[in-house]
Amino acid sequence: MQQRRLRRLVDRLLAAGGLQAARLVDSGVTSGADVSLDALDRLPMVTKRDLWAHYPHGLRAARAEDIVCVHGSSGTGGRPTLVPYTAQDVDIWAEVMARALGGAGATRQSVIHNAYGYGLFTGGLGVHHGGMRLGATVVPLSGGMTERQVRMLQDLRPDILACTPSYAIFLGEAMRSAGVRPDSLRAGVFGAEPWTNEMRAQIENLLGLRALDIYGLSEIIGPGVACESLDSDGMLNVAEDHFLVETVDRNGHPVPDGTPGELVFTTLTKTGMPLLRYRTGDVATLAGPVPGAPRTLRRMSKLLGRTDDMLVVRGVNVFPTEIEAVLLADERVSPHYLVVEDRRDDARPTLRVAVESLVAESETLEGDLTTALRERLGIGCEVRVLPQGSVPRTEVGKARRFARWTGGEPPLAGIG
Ligand code: DLL
Repeated sequence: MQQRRLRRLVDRLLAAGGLQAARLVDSGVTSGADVSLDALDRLPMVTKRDLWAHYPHGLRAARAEDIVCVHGSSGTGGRPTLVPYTAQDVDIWAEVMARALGGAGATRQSVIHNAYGYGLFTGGLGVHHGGMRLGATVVPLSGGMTERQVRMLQDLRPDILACTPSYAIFLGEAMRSAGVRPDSLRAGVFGAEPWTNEMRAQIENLLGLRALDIYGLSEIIGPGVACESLDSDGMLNVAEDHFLVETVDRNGHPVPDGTPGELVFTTLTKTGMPLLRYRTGDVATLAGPVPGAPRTLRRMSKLLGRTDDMLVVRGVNVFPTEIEAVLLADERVSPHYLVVEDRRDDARPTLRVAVESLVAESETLEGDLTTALRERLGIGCEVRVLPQGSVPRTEVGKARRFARWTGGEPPLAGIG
């Protein structure tokens, strides 16, 4: 099926003309019949830069009148990326999202508290389409107005929570201080930003639910590209009947299953802005389906990081998520932290880490965390334990847990 869909995709791209068609022709492909799954790595790739170069309509392959909506991301570190969808694309999105929610245990009886932002961002409407397709009841809270969210959690007793992992923490803390027990919640699908298993433990503890990871990106469709299910053992099932996945090294050469590589997706069925071999910049490992398991899809690990957020500090490579894992493994550390790459003096880059302590006595904490980071990651860091509430919380949008400091005021008071 993937092969058939890949060939049809190539035919669609060639017929649409433009950048991807030109690259296909340059690589000797003049028809879908020329390509096959086992020679995928001979096909050209596309990158975010290509999308920027074609702003605002992106690499649209459908007629303007067939586009029914546009989504995108504001794009940290670059221009916004806009993605046009046909009605068929929205239909695929609803299907993969319904599947993701179903895998988290949602049914027609479910009430889904959806606190992903509604708007250009794909989180809110993605969960909305999927929940409706499943026949569940979606409560479209969007982000922010936390007091009202706590009220809805209490009054409507949702069993499924959908939001960013950082907002899950924020909501959980708000419920706790309002004296509301989150006893209706059974599972949550959390994504759109990096988070670790250590963060998962904190969310599960705070909200009393199963915290599952959901992954996606606007360019490919939004959330629903891959999602953990109750039975997937920490791996994310890739919706690979619609999104063919590969991992590649820095030079774009395929890496084997189990080896970290950059995720590359091909949208097999999309028509608005289909992409052949899109380099995501996201790093993960891939694995085959578990033999004998009911699910037959390939799986990906939690994201390890992004190719562009890998820190190289005095020759040591680390992703910010590895730092999170070390910090949150210590029970005294609250889930609000900030990692700062201090590059004011390029010859002497320094990693600074701001945390908040959950316990009154925090004197030994700085030293303990410094030692743990050095032992586990091989890097020396300047750790600062700041008073509760010093690290900014994120009520709307994606949490910012990592910053570069190249000059001027520090990104966070007290960190320098
Ligand atoms: O964040 C889509 C989404 C919405 C996914 C809701 C999950 C839930 P963008 O705004 O285009 O789309 O940002 C995509 O966010 O390339 C990753 O770097 C990051 N990201 C998304 N999901 C995860 C995740 C949405 N589960 C970019 N873990 C991607 C870590 C994630 N990073």
